[in-house]
Amino acid sequence: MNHNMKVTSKFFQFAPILLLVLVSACAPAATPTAEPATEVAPVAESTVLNIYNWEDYMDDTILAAFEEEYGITINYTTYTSNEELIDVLMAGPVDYDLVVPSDYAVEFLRGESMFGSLDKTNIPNFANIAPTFINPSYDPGNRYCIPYQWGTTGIGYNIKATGKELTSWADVFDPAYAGRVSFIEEPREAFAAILLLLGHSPNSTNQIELDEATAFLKSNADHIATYAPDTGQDLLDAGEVDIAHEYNGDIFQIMAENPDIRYMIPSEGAMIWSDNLCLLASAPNKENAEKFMNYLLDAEVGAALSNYLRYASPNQAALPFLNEEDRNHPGLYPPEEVLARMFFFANIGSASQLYDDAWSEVLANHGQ
Ligand code: SPD
Repeated sequence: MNHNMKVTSKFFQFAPILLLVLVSACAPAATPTAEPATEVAPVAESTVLNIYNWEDYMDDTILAAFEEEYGITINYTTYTSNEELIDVLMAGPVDYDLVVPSDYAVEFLRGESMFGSLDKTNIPNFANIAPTFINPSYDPGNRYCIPYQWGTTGIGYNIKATGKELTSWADVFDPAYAGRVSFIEEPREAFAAILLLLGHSPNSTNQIELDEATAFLKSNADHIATYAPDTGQDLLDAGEVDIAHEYNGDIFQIMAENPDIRYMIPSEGAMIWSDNLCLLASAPNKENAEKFMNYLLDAEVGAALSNYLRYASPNQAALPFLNEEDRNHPGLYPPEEVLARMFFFANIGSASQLYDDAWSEVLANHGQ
């Protein structure tokens, strides 16, 4: 699957794909030595695992169950965007073992040699992954990462406040909702939405189109109450905004308690993504990281994670254990006609500087 392309129906064809992992071990032959053998102190087995993940993206009971089963203590910290993760890793050094970048961010970090190779013999549950997520373009051979969750970025809204169903990005910018809208504080996400609204590619690297999107956001500064760092769902739930540009699972999490909340994928198009659990090259606790990966890929643990997070699972063996309602919900597992208008983020390389510059302009204009 080319994750930089528009989504086609193939995304959900879990047709079997054979993954061939060739591991060549070329250990040099032992050289005889006249030196007396010295006693080597046994290396103490690590009992720690350091995970750096998105906010609201883990079930604490799963962490606790893993800690108890393996006698490993998990240090868990969070971030709010791919850009934040990338900045932290590039600034280095870090002592994290596992991080959770989205597809295009995996490709970027792979290019920066940030990841360490997985030993698949330590991850037998790798066989549970749905074929669609095997050998992705951003991580050929799943060398460094396993899929974590996947989802879409759309609009959560409170129907009591909007007074009607919303179906498009244009609806979001109806003057009636001025000052009642939050946008995700992530440049690629925010610009993708506006580029789609303006009829451009959400992965555009065309300066004129980006200028147009920047001008749109600046001229709608009063319409957007705030750019929220992965917290739009909280603002929506608290009634601080009526419309939130957000990740689907985060909106579904608040829907459970608030019957007035809806989620929609705009008619002009929207973004789809897969997040991945990746091993860092500098991971101090590689074996524990692989144990955790294997644990999450268990059918029932994988289902428990998605049932809790309300995101879609890339674990084929987990499907029978997923909540029936979620498995059949078009907002979580969109039908083909909706997938047809969804796009993956492309790794745009050095053109990301165009987005960074435009983003600084938008935030400064917004006083953020
Ligand atoms: N609160 C967890 C949100 C995870 C979203 N990850 C995907 C981001 C794609 N830009």
